[in-house]
Parts: sequence; C-alpha cells; structure tokens
Amino acid sequence: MTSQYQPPQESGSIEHYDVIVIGAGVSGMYALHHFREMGLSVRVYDGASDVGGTWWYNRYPGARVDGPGSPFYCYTFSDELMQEWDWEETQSEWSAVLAYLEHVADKFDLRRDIQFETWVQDARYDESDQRWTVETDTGVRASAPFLICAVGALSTANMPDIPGIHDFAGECYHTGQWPHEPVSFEGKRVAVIGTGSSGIQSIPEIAKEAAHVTVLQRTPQYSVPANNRPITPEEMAEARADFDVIRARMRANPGGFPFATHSRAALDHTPEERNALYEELWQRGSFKFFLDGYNDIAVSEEANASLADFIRDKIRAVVRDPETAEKLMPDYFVMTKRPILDNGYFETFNRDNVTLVDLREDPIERFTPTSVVTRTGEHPIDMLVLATGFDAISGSMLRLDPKGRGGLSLKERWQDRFHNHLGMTIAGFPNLFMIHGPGSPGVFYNMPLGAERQLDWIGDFMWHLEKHGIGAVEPTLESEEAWGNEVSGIANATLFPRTDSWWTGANIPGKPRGFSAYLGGSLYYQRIADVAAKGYEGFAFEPAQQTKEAEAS
Ligand code: NA7
Repeated sequence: MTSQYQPPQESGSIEHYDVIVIGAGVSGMYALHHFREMGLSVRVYDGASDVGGTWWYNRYPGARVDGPGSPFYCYTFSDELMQEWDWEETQSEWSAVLAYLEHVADKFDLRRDIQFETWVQDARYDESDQRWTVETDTGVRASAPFLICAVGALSTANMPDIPGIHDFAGECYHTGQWPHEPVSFEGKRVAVIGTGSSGIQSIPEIAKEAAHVTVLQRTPQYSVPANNRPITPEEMAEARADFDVIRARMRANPGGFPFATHSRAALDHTPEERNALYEELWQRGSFKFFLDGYNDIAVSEEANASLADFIRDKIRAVVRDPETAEKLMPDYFVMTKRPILDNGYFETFNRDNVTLVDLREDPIERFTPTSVVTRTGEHPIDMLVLATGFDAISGSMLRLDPKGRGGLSLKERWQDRFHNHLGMTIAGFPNLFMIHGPGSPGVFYNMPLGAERQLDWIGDFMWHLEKHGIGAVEPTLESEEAWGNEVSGIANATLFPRTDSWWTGANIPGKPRGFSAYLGGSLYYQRIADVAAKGYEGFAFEPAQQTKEAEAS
C-alpha cells in the first residue's frame, strides 16, 4: 500500500498546479483520477489522515449506507473496479465503504497527489493571474487556474448551542466526528441528542451495551426496516455480467440506481390495495420501500397521508408502551425529511434501559458537568452523543468561504440565497466548481455516480476553455437567477419545502431558507449537457491572460 502521508512541503513556498481539489472523499478522489487522466497536474488537500471524506469521519456504531445501497453505491468509471470488488451486504457498514475507497486509492495510486492532514484555510482568486491561491494550516500555499470544491454535502457538523453544554465533563462525541479509538458504552449512562439517520442507526447499537440510554428527541421520525442482508454471489455476478447495460440503467434512473421506476399513483388505488402494497414493501424493507411504492407520495397530501398512517401504525404495533409510542409518532409529510432506514430502532424502546424524552414538551434547559436538565427534571449522564447532523449541502462551502473577484466572500454572496448556476458554478467566483453543491441533485442522487457525472462535465468544460483560449469563466447573474428559479420551481411542485429539514436549511439557525437540491433527477444531466451543447450558454468568458497580453502588445 502507498504511504498515506505525503512528504513534508517547504513552508512558505508556493506550488503551482493545473487543478486544486479540496477534499479527498468520494468526489475529490474521482476528481483527482479524472483530471490526472486528462493529463493535468492535480493536488488534493484534506484535513483527514486518509481518503474517504464523510466515510472517514462517520464511524459511529451502526453507521451504514442508508440509501438504496450496495452493490450500486459505487463508482462506475472502471469496469475492472466493478469486476474485482465484492460487496458483502446490501447496506454496507461504514468500514466496508471505507475499505472500498482505500482500494480505489491504492488501485489508481491516488495518495501520491493528496496531501492529508492539511486544512485549506483560505482560497482566493487573483483576477490579474486568473488563478486561485489556497493557504493551508500546514503552511503550504498552492495556486492553480481551477479550484474544485469537493468539500462534502454532509461534512460540517452541527454543534447545538445549548446552555452549559461546554461545561459537561463526561465524554462527548458528535456522530460526524466519531473517534478513531474504540468508544465503550459499557456501564455508562448515555444521552443521545438527535433522531435523524445517525441517531436512529446508533441508538440501538449503543443501547445494547450502555447501562442506560436517554434519547432526546425533537422531531419524531418515520423509519423503515433496512433489512440489511448478505449479497449473494449470484447477485454480485448479475450486477457485473453486463455492466455497460447496468451503467446505462443507472444513468437513466432518476436517483442513479439501476431500478425500474413506477408510474402508479396511490390515489388510483383503494385503501386496501394501498395497504397491501405498503405491507409487501415493508416486509421487504430497504430504501425500495420508498422507491417501489407510488409516485404521488411526495406531491399529494392525501397520498402522503396514506403512507404516513401506515408507518405510524407500524410504530404503534412495535412499541409496547402506548405513551412512548405516541411520543414517537411523526406528524410531518412522510419523505419530506431524509427517509430513514433502521435496524431495530423502534424495538429499542421496549428495552428497560432506554428512555425517550420528547423535547417538544420537555425541552433541554441546560447541561451541568454531570447531567442534562430538561424542564421536568435532571438526567445524570456519563456520555453525550450529538447526533445533531450537519450544516448540510452549503455549509462546507460557507466554512471554506472562498474569496472571488474583488475579494468578495462567498458568505457575503450567499447571504440571502445560495446563488449558483447548474449547482456547480457561482458568479464572481471564476473557475471554481462545486461538487454536490446547492442547486445540484447532490444527496438526492447516487453520490459516487453524481460526482463522476459532474466532474466529467467539468473536465469537458476545461477542454473547451483551453481550446478557445479562455482564462476565466463564471455564470452570468441572469443564468444564476434562472437556475435558482428552476430549482425552487421543481421543489415547490412537491411537499418537500413544506417541512423543516436540512434540505431547506431549517436545521441551522439564521441560514437562508430554500430547498437546496435539484429534484429533477436525471433531467439535471440532460440540462447540463444542453448547456454544453449550446457552447456553455449562460456563462461569461474572459480571454486567457496570455491572449489578453498578446492582443495588447
Ligand atoms: P439529521 O438528519 O440532520 O438529524 C439531526 C437530528 O438532530 C434531528 O433529529 C434533529 O432534530 C436533531 N437536532 C439537531 N439540533 C438539535 C438541537 N439543538 N436540539 C435537539 N435536537 C436537535 O442528521 P443525521 O446525521 O442524522 O443525518 C444526516 C445524513 O447523514 C443522513 O441523511 C444520511 O444520509 C447520513 P430536527 O429533526 O431538526 O427537529
């Protein structure tokens, strides 16, 4: 295996590359491979000590792929990779995904161009040079005409601001920054704040070991059995047999998976027919519960209610204490927060060592060094687990806060709305490209495939710029406005924006509200292909510096 550490760089010097990539997760890794294949010099920076991004950080107990899952949550660019990698379970554990990504790093010799344990503190565009310069916390400075922000849609932890939380003297861990050393819950009283995917995955695992678990729940959730199971050799063989066909099906599917889509509507069926289908899908479990049902759940209140009622009944049937069951009843439109897959979450509330606190009626007032105090009393604890999620989608870009033309900061530019064009580019920030940023399908799409498709498009764009002697490109304000309206127009035709979620920015106080993702599915890739076919319509171009100088002389 290649070393995961790079040789030390000379402090204070400036290094020059064709492309700088920030982030060595799923997107940054493909960015490096792709641009290197194009013959460009590439440097990647990441604060972690190895590849994996989100999967490097999120190693809390129970962390698994909680989308449609393996074997199709993977890169598609290499047939050989597909042929040689065996996925073992349908909902791969974090360590299995990380093992895959480490294998990819080895196979394509990625680590030699990645500088780990190096945090990019500043990224600044120099208009006279048409280059970006990044400054890192290790003292390394680097410059390149292109800056790829593969900073992750779920990477910036949301740390709740609760009185006294910093005084808590016990162990405290955020699920998205889980320690690499083993964490023992044995004999401990553990409080978990948060019941999103991370809380719902980790709570059953923690409860198996801890003396007591206090679940501090703000919003009750719909969750569906993951029904994780081994992938059979036959299934693996089938997935590989004709990967060209599978890949084509993945690309044609709205979510990037090789599944058939359904055109049936819940309202065309009787309540009995609906419940029979829901029951069948429930028994099968997995994300297909959401995908193989009806196509009007996300757009019709009535259709949505039929599915919500079904899941609420399932929760009532599992949770023995009726009072606890009532506290666990979700009341938002199902699927309008990130759908959750669990491994025995509701069953966990039948254990003697688990207590549920409904923060809506019994809010947290403060922490003391040894307890969490809610309105109705004090809960002594030894450990606090923050499963409080992320400043999602736009948060990592805001944390980077690049400075564009005239030193304009992204925070200023994005004060009221996450202005962007095609979910990848921002006016005033020439030659900067975001992967899985706001305005792209991002978390609504198979993320490795989505990254490949965006980066392939960006690579083609770079060729185009080179061929036409263009040194700087950015979208026009008009195209940003139109794209923003297209993204919100699609979202507003659904129930999604009507629920507070990290998709709308509602989980972060003060964040501009707005549905961040492009919900049009594979239409997105058609849209960006059309833009390219029309000579990159909607962008403003500036000749390359050398061309400008030649013209002036
Ligand atoms: P999520 O889905 O954002 O869940 C965070 C949870 O934490 C959610 O239940 C929040 O309640 C709760 N939360 C956040 N802040 C607070 C405060 N201050 N007080 C009480 N409760 C709070 O993050 P996850 O990490 O679970 O999942 C993110 C994605 O990672 C997931 O979609 C997977 O793809 C992987 P709320 O619902 O906002 O009321």
